[in-house]
Amino acid sequence: ASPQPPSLPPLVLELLRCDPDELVVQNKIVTHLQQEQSGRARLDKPSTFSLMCRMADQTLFSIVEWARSCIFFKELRVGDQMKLLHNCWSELLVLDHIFRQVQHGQEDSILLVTGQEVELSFVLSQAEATLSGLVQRGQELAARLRALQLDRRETACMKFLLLFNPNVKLLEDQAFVEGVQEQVNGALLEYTLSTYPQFQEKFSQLVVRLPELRGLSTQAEDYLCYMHLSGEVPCNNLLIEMLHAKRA
Ligand code: DR9
Repeated sequence: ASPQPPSLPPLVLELLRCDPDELVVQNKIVTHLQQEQSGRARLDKPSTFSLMCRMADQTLFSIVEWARSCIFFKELRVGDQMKLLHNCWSELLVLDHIFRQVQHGQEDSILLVTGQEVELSFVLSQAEATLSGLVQRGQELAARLRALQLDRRETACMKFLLLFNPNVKLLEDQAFVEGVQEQVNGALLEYTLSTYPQFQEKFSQLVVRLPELRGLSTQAEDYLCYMHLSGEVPCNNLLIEMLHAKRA
């Protein structure tokens, strides 16, 4: 008889249940972008950059929607919810992007949330140095996490570790946020030890990638801020609203 797979820590299952289906999100975003486009004049063709901003914006909407429906997060007051999201929105966007690349498994192309695949060589030839650098750093981090065999359950835990950041200032319920951070850490540790017993360091190897991910998201924010100040980012953009809220 084949060995029984280890039972998953209940909290990991719970966090996984909050995760929306990737195809549902993809459909929603594609439909939204198409509707936005059909509402415009036929000759008013938006730049790739503005399309990519709209796409990232819609991804951010789906992340906010995810957070608001999540276990633990729902129990917080709106003020604390806002503070946590303002702190980590770009980290969650980057993790979303990186995990998509981990699953995509192709080092020389990028898979967008819309399901479109873009050759890395094309991006590097089109994009300015800052963006190229960001995209390449993203590919490197994805490659490292792929080598660690980062899975969907671990990613679900990491999203909570980013969201429930106990270092956020002036929280009404600091203790609750700390408690969630500790519980999720414990569940992730238990999960990696039982599911990958041959790889005892997996937990620490995953957790040490978080500062790198944060660094990448700060650079991405700086890039976005610069593009915004140059007047390149389309208006009515949640990305920009979050950028202002965080830096205010
Ligand atoms: C703030 C946190 C954001 C994190 C977002 C992570 C997800 C972003 C999703 C996709 C990023 C991949 C971009 C692929 C681009 C594919 C096509 C392409 O090469 O287009 C070139 C175009 C022009 O760039 P440019 O800046 O050189 O020229 C600007 C032009 O002059 C303006 O008219 O680049 C783009 O379209 C870039 C899209 C930017 C998306 C906007 C928000 C994301 C902010 C940072 C992206 C960091 C990505 C790194 C991920 C690790």
